[in-house]
Amino acid sequence: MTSVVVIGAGGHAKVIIDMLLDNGLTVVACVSHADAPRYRGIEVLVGDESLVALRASGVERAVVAVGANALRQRLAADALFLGFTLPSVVSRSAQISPTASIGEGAVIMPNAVVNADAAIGRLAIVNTGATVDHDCVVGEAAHVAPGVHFSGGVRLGARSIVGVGSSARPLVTIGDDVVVGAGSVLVSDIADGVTAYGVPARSNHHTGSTLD
Ligand code: JB2
Repeated sequence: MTSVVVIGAGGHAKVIIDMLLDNGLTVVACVSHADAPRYRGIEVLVGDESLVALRASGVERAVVAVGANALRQRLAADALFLGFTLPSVVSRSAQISPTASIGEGAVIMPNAVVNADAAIGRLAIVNTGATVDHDCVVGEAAHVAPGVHFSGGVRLGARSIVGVGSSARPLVTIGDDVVVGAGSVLVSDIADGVTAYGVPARSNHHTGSTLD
C-alpha cells in the first residue's frame, strides 16, 4: 500500500521523489519516455508500456511528476485508464488549512501555504514557497510556480501557469491555458489562452523601446 510509481524522471520528479520518501512511501520506479539518470537510486523504466506490468504486479498508485501542464493531464488520464489511483502529494513542510481541499494528483511542494477554504484542483502544482490565500481556486493541471503569492479569492484556470515570483491581488480571475511570465503582478483579470507579463501584467506589452 505504500508503493508508488513516479511518471516522469526530470527535475520536477526529483522534488516529488524527495517528498514521497520523506512521507515514508516506497518509489518502485520512475517511468520516462526516454532514458534519464537515476535519482536517489530509483530505477528509470523507459516507455509508458512498462506501466502495464507495474499495475499487474500490484502497484496501485501513480504520481504524474511532469511540469508541462497539458502533458501531465494526458499522462494522468492514461494512468487512470490503466487502473492506477492518483494520490495527492503534500510536503511535510507545507502548511495546509483544514478547510482547504486538495484534488487527486495535486502536489504541494515544500514550504507552500494553502489557506482557509482554498481549493486546489486535481493535478495542480503549488510549487516551492508559493502561497495561496483563503478562498482561492486553482484549476485542474494548473501550476503556481515557486514563490508566487495569491491574495484571497484569486481564481486560476485549467492548465494555466503563473511564473516564478509573481503575485496576484485579491479576487483576480485568470482564465484557462494562460501563461503569466515570471515576476508579474496581476491586478486585473486575464482571459483564456492569453500570455501576459509585466508590472502590472498585460497581454500586449509595450515598453516604448525602439528595440522591441
Ligand atoms: O510521454 C512521456 C513523457 N514526455 C516527457 N511519458 C513519460 N512517462 N514521461 C514523459 N516525459 C517526462 O518529462 C520525462 O521523464 C522527462 O524527464 C520529463 C521532463 O523533464 P524536465 O526536467 O525537462 O522537466 P520537468 O517536467 O521535470 O520539470 C519542469 O517543470 C517543473 C515544474 C521544469 O520546467 C522544472 O524546472 C520545473 N520546476
